[in-house]
Amino acid sequence: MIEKLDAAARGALRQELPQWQALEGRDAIARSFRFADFSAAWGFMARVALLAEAQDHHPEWFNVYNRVDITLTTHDADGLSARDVTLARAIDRLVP
Ligand code: H2B
Repeated sequence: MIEKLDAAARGALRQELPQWQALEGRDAIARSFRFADFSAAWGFMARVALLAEAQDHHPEWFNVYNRVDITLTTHDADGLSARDVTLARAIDRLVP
């Protein structure tokens, strides 16, 4: 079983990844991205998919046209783990 983030790690997460919001009623973080158009959004999703496969850690996401909403949580931990932080950091590096 993968360990959930402890209180200190959750505090650090809010500092380091302020654009990722804690979800109400769920141990998960979410960020919404907007792009110029569908092509740019899909290109971003393709890059995230490659990261996710490399990390064997996969996002929950929703896309419509230029919008991509990503939720990160660790199903194997039933909550947030260091894997979500690692993937969130890598996703943030893809966007200017
Ligand atoms: N992604 C996420 N978000 N949480 C997981 O617990 C998870 C995953 N587990 N991707 C991985 C795949 C697991 O199912 C495989 C077998 O390693």
